Amino acid sequence: MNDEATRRVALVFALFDTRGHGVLAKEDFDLMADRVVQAASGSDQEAKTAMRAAFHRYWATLRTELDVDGDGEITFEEYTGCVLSPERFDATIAEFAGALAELGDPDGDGLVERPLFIELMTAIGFERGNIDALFDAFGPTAADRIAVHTWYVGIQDYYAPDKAGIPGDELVARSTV
Ligand SMILES: [Ca+2]
Ligand SMILES: [Ca+2]
Repeated sequence: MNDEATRRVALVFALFDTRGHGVLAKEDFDLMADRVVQAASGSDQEAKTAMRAAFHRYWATLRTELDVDGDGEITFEEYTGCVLSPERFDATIAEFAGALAELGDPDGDGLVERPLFIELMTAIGFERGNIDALFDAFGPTAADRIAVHTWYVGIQDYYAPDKAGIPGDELVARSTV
């Protein structure tokens, strides 16, 4: 695993550790889902429900695949096991990416405006400077919008443990994690 990927695994773990306990548990995912849905004030109920379901599935997949000692929590050491079989997370991450990107486009025109992108990414736990750098890396239009599909692909690349040289590395390079 290269350095960027290693750091990204550590950053994703830190993002999911919503309560800052140093381990991942169901409560972390419930809390993040609450924050993200709250940030998506312009979205309809169906899109919000899909986001909650995606967070629920994410946790269920991590618990099934990575909770080696079966205590209902995932330590960082357990979490790093995700790099051994990244394909087991593909479908879960794709659903998560689809639900999140959908929240970025409540008016359904296929474009995500920067202010909403910032709201949602802040709810996930990213820092403001990193968020703007990532939005810029996605190549916004003159009206400062990015395609939903671009973000959808970017989310999948970011959460996949085995990718490198991606726009999401903007989030690693400037992070203190
Ligand atoms: Ca465990
Ligand atoms: Ca839109």
